[in-house]
Amino acid sequence: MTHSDAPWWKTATGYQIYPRSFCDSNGDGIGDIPGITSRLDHLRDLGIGFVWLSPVYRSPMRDNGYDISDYCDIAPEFGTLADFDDMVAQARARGIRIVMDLVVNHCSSEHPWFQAACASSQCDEHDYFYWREAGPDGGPPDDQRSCFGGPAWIWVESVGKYYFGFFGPQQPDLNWQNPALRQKIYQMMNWWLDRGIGGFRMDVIELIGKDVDARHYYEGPDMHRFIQEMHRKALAGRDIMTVGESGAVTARTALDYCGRDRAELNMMHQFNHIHAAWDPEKGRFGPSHFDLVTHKRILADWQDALADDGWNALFLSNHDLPRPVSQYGDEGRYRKRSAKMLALVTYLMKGTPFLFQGEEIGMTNVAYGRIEQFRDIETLGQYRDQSAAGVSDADFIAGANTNGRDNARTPMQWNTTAQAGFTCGTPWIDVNPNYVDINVADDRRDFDGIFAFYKSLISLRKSNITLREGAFALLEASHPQMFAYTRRLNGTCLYVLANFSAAEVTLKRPKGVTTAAKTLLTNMPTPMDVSDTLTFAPYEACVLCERT
Ligand code: TEU
Ligand code: CA
Repeated sequence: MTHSDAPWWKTATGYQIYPRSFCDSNGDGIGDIPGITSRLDHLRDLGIGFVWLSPVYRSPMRDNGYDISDYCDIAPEFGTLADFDDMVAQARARGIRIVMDLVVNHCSSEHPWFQAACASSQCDEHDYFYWREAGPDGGPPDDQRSCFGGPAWIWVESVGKYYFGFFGPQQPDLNWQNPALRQKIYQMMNWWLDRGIGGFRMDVIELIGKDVDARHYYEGPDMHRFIQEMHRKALAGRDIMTVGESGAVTARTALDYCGRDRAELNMMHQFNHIHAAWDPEKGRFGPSHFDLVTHKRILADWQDALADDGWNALFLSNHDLPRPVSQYGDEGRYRKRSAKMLALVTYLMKGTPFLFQGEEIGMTNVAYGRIEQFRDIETLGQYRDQSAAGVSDADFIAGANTNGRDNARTPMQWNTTAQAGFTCGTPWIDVNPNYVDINVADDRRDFDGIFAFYKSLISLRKSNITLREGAFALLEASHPQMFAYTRRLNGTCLYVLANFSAAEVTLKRPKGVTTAAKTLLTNMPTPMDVSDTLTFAPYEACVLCERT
């Protein structure tokens, strides 16, 4: 296979934009579509091939757009359909496709479908949602809790029944068993695709096809049937890319979604390695159990599972996760070097990288001091539940600052002017005060900056077929500090070697590496010195190239 035979999304690098926090064009404190359009040159310079745009549909914004009240319109605070079309065209002119977020496991409780469904049990829309009678004790049908706090079954007096909101009352789950609803969703998808978008990222796609009575939610009995139907009705025959989000998918089930004969999706955003570091009891708000050996094993399992079929989506963070340098690297002395190391070792595996806004300049977590500074519905819901269970404010805030979703949602840091150049008004969420040191303008001026490194890495991926197609093999699987692997194709072998720790590491020269090995990429000022051993400074990472 030559470079040009591969679908565009295998060589392209993606970039996720969280619109509310990216760039505010009109001073209302909320990022918007004209703001994004005004920053497209930044993405072009970086070498981005597509943007995953978090939801911009009309929404009451309880979950910042993951609660949609009109699937065929743009939220007024983000702009208009005309602004959207202009952004798509201007992005296209820079070789960038816009991939939309498809949120169809649930809608907003303010969606007209739900309003009609609550007004009467007789209308067609009533069956677009899951309704159940009260249990024998007059309470909810079961004791399922919602992700954002409170019970998942919510009583509606006007129809005398409970509806199901897996995330919370403001996000009623759509009943995919209803065929008319499914057709409406496919129609809506075609409407956007015909407007020229580059594909979809599919929010919690694992939850469609659930059996609420059996309490089988994730990867439910009808999920694959519905994804296949969606493929036939909306995706087939189009030059687009699709990536499903699933917390439940594992390397063992991955090909059921993205195998070539499945006619479902191109790739999955999986979270096995992320959840492995969460506390088994307290989840993301508890202490971290990160372990490099486990992390590598999980990612290598995914590489192996999709070696010849399917495709990996590679990412370090998204709008639900903390900032990579804070989570895996060093926020202080080695911030720049560790940010580059993380990019190098993550994005040179086989797959398509998805950067998250701010990652290209090494933005960090924020340290809020007061609960009033948090905005995230999950954080605030968990705060209510955990305070009720006796957790102190200080403990809760420490957990939220470490792993809460608002870390990713602080405004993009563009420059050193007030509010980091994000807005000329008051931002909807406080800017991280470290913008005076960490911002796009300064980093881009630095020839040795994080931006410059990402740019080289992205361009290397584009031109190097071994990085796209080469076979992956993990090295040093049980080494507690090194993350190392090879990528091999025809006569070329690339050694990707990264010190994932703040302590120096000396390795025996890996088998196959000669003292003449060329350094293709490094996060240090000089090439790796290859003798019988290789010594890695804290967070040092490099790619060595051997031809056989
Ligand atoms: O998230 C799916 C999901 O289950 C988790 O990531 C969850 O939101 C949380 O982080 C668990 O602790 C998707 C979206 O990415 C997220 O922003 C939405 O809030 C959620 O679905 C509902 O649409
Ligand atoms: Ca705005």
